[in-house]
Amino acid sequence: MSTTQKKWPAETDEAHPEIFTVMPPQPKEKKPGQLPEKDIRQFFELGYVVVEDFFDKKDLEACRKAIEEKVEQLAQKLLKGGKITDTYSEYGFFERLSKLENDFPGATILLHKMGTLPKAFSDLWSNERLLNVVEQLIGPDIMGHPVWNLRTKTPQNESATVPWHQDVSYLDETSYRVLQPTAWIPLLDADKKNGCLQIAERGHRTGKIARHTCCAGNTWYTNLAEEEMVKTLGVDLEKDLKILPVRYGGMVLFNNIIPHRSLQNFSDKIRWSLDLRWQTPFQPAGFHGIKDGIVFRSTQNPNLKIDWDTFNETQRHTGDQIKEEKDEFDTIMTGPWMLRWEITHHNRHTDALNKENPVWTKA
Ligand SMILES: O=C(O)CCC(=O)C(=O)O
Repeated sequence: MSTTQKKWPAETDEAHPEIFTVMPPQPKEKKPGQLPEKDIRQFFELGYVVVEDFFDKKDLEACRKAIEEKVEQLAQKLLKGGKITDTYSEYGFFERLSKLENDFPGATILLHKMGTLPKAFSDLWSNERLLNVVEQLIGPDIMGHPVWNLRTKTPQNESATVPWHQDVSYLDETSYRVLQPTAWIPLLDADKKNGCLQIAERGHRTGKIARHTCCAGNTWYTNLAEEEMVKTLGVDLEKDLKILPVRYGGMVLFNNIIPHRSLQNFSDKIRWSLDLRWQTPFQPAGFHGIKDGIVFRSTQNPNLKIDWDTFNETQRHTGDQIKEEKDEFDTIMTGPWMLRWEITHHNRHTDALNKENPVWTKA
């Protein structure tokens, strides 16, 4: 595509394959948690690696507990607001939110939108062994990327089934030349039945950002058509699409331009997961000026104290101060990516975008 044909703000002719495909020099002496070189090589060659049995279960249990507390808070809020009559407190981690979603459709979205980062999540995100692995991917200076997600994938729920995309489709063009590895961390055994990830292996090798559209179905998600994956990213749909089951305790690491999606949850349990990201602090995060990243490791300042207070002051979806809660039952999601790709499908989320004056347009 030539510059003159460029149509949507997110489209670019730029491509920097080396950023995503060239493995940096590996440490001579391994730090705790660090992966064998062959795994790191796979991350750069195929665009992802599945790492089994990585986490200490107590760290994941702490995340489960924090989520249970969030679900309890949400249930109480819905009850107080007259939105539900039963809080389903007798149901557990894998069922309760589905019950709330049945009675108040969009409960899962409210939880997904939740702005505050529970301590258990921040502990996991800045976990020493995990950062040692991230160092193998991006070097010793490490910043947490402002986009983190708790996926509330209740069974058969369209809003939690994320279609094909490159993660950069949600960011601005300054992120196109920055390696931003993601750890996708399931909070149960994730498999094809409950909607694990699927990835287009080697789909990052051209370094290109393909044309996405917005918004898939009744969601706020960008969408990358399979024909576009073939045409622009050279994906072979017969050979390259890999389903990535991963057991509780493991994770999938992938880069920010590899096409991936999550499958539908056909099980009867909620498929909970977290996705956390990192990058170098010396490049922009590309989050439309909404929120900055958080520095975890600095070679200049080895005794750096992680500044969670500043990070937690700002809402990640809107850039507002966390205190300023707007409509607490608003299940609409809008975001700057909707202004950057062609909107080929309208729904209540895109309709809301036209009505409001989004905070990020101020920048
Ligand atoms: O967990 C999911 O369902 C989708 C995750 C995803 O697409 C991502 O982390 O970029």
